[in-house]
Amino acid sequence: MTDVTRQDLKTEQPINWCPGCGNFGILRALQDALVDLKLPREKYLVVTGIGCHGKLFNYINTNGFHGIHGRVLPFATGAKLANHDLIVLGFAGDGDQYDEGIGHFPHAARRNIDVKLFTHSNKVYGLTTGQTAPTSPQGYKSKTSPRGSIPMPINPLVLALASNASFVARGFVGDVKHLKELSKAAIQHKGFALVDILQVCITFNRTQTWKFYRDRVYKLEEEKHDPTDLKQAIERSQETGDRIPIGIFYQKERPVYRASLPQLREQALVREPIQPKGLDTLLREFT
Ligand SMILES: Cc1ncc(C[n+]2csc(CCOP(=O)(O)OP(=O)(O)O)c2C)c(N)n1
Ligand SMILES: [Mg+2]
Repeated sequence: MTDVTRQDLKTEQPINWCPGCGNFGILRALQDALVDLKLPREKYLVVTGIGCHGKLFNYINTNGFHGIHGRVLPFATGAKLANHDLIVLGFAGDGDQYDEGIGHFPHAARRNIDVKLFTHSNKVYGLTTGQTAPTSPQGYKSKTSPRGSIPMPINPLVLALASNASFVARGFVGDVKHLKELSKAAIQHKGFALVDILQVCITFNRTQTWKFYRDRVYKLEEEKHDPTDLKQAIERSQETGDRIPIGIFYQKERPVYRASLPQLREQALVREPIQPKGLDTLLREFT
């Protein structure tokens, strides 16, 4: 146990998210969760994608990897398999994860790769100035869909549940305390964990505003939801409209992917001795 303070987790980078951006709530919840968990900050690896959310990499003083667009899960998976002593936390945009990176999502979930994925669902492509995202509701107007978005949106929670994810939750940036608790539960969960976060983009999304969510969000734990019941979880995750649930929809532990890999059972791959002799023999076979 180590006492990590919020100050330890800060960096000297000036934060250049728009004033009022929901990303501040995600950063704060993460800092508070890491302080509460009392683990050395070197234990964590934060992997981010490309977008406004990706700047979080600059603002949190842990190990970090600012990847490329849509590839949070491949980097996070590789890092976890190479060094399973790290707690690997992925932060992806909703465009990043559910458009460019969508192919990686069901596979990480079904394999039960032990990474925690936090998605910044602002329902818009923020950094590139407000195009329609795969999570934008039908009819959503933006410069790329001036007459309203035609397709149905992706529902990240349903997708995760259908992919056998072992932990599925939704948070809201307007309730940082609750988001902190969800973040801690995800980090402590053994296996793949999704925390999809309702994040407000005050500059480009004028529909899903702070008020929009405040008027609709309610907590599952206050309505006797049973997070071990998959059927209930699927039903709740399909609720939209006037009532939007947040909290843990589903949690059921099952063996993580690496537990079935004999070469990773003993110790982390990075701690295995490198045997250049064996490598020489192998290389000679190709000469
Ligand atoms: C392969 C690739 N395609 C497109 C881009 C351009 N691009 C940069 S950020 C971004 C959208 C980011 O939106 P989102 O992932 O929702 O993150 P947000 O900015 O909303 O946090 C796009 C399309 C890119 N950098 N790389
Ligand atoms: Mg976005």
